[in-house]
Formats: sequence, C-alpha cells, structure tokens
Amino acid sequence: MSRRTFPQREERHDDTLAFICRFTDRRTGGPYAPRGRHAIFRLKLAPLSATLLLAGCSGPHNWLSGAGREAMRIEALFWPLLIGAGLIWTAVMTLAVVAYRTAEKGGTERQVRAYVVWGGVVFPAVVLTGLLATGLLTLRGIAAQPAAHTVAVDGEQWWWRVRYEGPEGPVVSANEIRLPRGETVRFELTSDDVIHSFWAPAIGGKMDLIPGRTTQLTLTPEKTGSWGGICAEFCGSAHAQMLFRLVVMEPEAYARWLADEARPAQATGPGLEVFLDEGCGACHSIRGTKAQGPVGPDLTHFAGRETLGAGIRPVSRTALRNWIRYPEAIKPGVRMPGYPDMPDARLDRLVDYLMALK
Ligand code: HEC
Ligand SMILES: [Cu+2]
Repeated sequence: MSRRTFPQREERHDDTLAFICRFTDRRTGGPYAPRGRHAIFRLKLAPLSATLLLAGCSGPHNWLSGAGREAMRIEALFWPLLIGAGLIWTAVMTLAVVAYRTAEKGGTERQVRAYVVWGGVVFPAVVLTGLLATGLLTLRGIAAQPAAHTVAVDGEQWWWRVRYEGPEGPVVSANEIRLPRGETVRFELTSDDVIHSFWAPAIGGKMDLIPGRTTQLTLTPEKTGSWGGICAEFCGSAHAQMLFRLVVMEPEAYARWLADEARPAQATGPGLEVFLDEGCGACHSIRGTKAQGPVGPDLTHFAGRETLGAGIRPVSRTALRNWIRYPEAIKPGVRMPGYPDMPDARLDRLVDYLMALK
C-alpha cells in the first residue's frame, strides 16, 4: 500500500484524528502509519489538556469557586467521589494482584473465587449503590426549589436571548444575565433552532435548551462578581463562540439595574439614522426607536453589557467597529451580514450612538 502523507491542515487542526489514524494504521500497516517514534509520542494533546485542566481550576468558569449554592453541592459530591474512586481503584487492583498470585501459587479455586466475588462483585455493588443514592439525593436537592424570580433564556445560533420580569412587563437583553446575590432564580430555558446547553460552572448547572420545550434550572448565586457561562452542547459552527456572562449583584443594586434596564433607550444622535438607514433595525430592536427587529440581540442597553458577540469580545469602540465591518471574521458562521464598505465617518457616528446605549 502506498504511503499517503497526512494532510497538513488537518494535522494541525485535529490532532486527535491524526492520532487515531496513526495508531490504527500502525497496527494494520495502513497509510498513516508513523515513521520512527510511536504514535503516542506524536500526540500533541498534552499541552492542550494541561491548559484545559488549569482553565477549569481558575477564572470565571471555575466550578470549584463556591460562587453558587448548587455548585457547592456538586463540589461536596465531587471530592468524596474522587477520593473514593481512587481508594476503590487501589483496593480492587490490589485484590486482583493478590488473586492472581494466589492462583499462581496454586491456591484453590475457592480461594480465588472468594477474591473475585467479594472484591469484584459485592464490594463494587455496595459502593456504587451508596454513591447512586447520594447522587440522586443531591440532584433532588438541586432540582426542587421554590424560586424568588424567573429569567427566560432562549438559545439562538449563536447567542443567548434573555428575558427578565421587569417592573412593568418583560425586559429583553442578550448574552448577559444579571442576578441578585442570595436569591434563588428559576431559569426557563428554550431554543429557537437546535439543542443548546446552558452551563455556568461557577454557579451551577447544566441544562439543555430544547426546541419546542421549556426546561428549568434553579440556581442560587452566593458571591457577587462576573462569572462565565458557555453553551455545552455542540450546536453548529460557532458553538465554541457562544458564551455568556452571569453578573451577580447585591439585591438593591440589582433592583436599580433592572428598573433602569426596563427603560427605553436614552441615547439619541445622528447614529440612530445610520442604524435605521443601514437596515440594522430589521434584525435588532432598540426600545423607544423604530428599530423593532426580532432576529438579533436587543441593543436597547447594549453598552451597559460587558461583552459583544456572545461573550467573545469586550464592549469597546474598536471591537464594535470591527464587529460591524467584519463579523464573519470574528465569528465564522455568524448570522449577521458585515458592512465592510461603510464609510468611516458613517461608521463612527453609528459606533458613537451604540456606545451611548447604556
Ligand atoms: C440579518 C440580521 C442582522 C442585521 C441586518 C444586522 N445584525 Fe447585528 N446581529 C445579528 C445577529 C444574529 C447577531 C448575533 C450574532 C452572534 O453573536 O452570534 C448580531 C449581533 C450584533 C451585535 C452584538 C450584540 C451583542 O450584544 O452581542 C451588534 C452590536 C450588532 N449586531 C450591531 C448591528 C448593526 C450596527 C447593524 C447594522 C449596521 C446590524 N447589527 C445588522 C443580526 C443582524
Ligand atoms: Cu452550542
């Protein structure tokens, strides 16, 4: 069989695939069989896994942060599980070795069978039953809780539509969810297109968003701060760029913020004309203006948010300019057209206006 070379691009972008091809081909003498070192040494996943591990242990996605009551309960389950699993693994392996030795040294079949039955059947069955019961109890404690208020979240390709119950009707926002500290909130989750999954590791979770259904998740944030959230179910090309922020505030600050958020847009200026002229209003709403498009994120208080593009860029003039000109370059697959030819002066006016939407 002739040796094809592994495609360069794929090699760089999909180390796992490359690894599997090389690994299986090494055994079968197939086309991707590696020269020289064993396939496993070519696996370049080590730095990646280390990064992921470290990323999980710090920063806004840290699920061991104790920033939410549900996250803490899961954490309380995690450590006994991890340590227990380690101990059990060691014990069972020891027993296996002892059983093997006993057999080798001519132990009777009864002796060997005793090790297998007690160490391999009875012990795991008892431990796993205990763990299952603990897990189910924890789950029940997390699931069934009365909530002080509700936030509706719709998954969209590839951003989050957020609706609060404002003082006078619903308040719509996007990609950022504000919550009062110490109060239990019920998320009502649904999707407009495909299945997404709502996950804010630091506070707790996760729960799928399913088209045609409403799923629920209750969370109780315990620490103020800004925490990261992600879509945890592959939902299309820009899935990895579908992030959100969970901003936990003191209850009084939250109430003030919500009242403010419920107001129509305060900004005016020539940029609004540009916005309407360019047709942005066909997709985006700015409450208090003629722009009432339901397709994209509500922009009424856009500049009051921390990020744009569903958590992938900070809200800044530069990021916003680039986003309007080349959204596809920032987020491949994005459902917003770019405006690469908009004259600078016009773009500046538009950006001035959007940055004033606090
Ligand atoms: C065809 C519909 C459509 C049009 C027209 C459109 N957008 Fe968008 N826009 C979207 C969608 C969809 C998103 C969400 C993209 C994502 O994050 O995946 C978006 C995102 C944005 C965001 C980021 C919002 C946030 O909070 O993350 C801004 C700002 C924005 N658009 C401004 C504009 C401006 C200014 C125009 C006109 C020059 C415009 N858009 C035209 C559909 C559109
Ligand atoms: Cu997704």
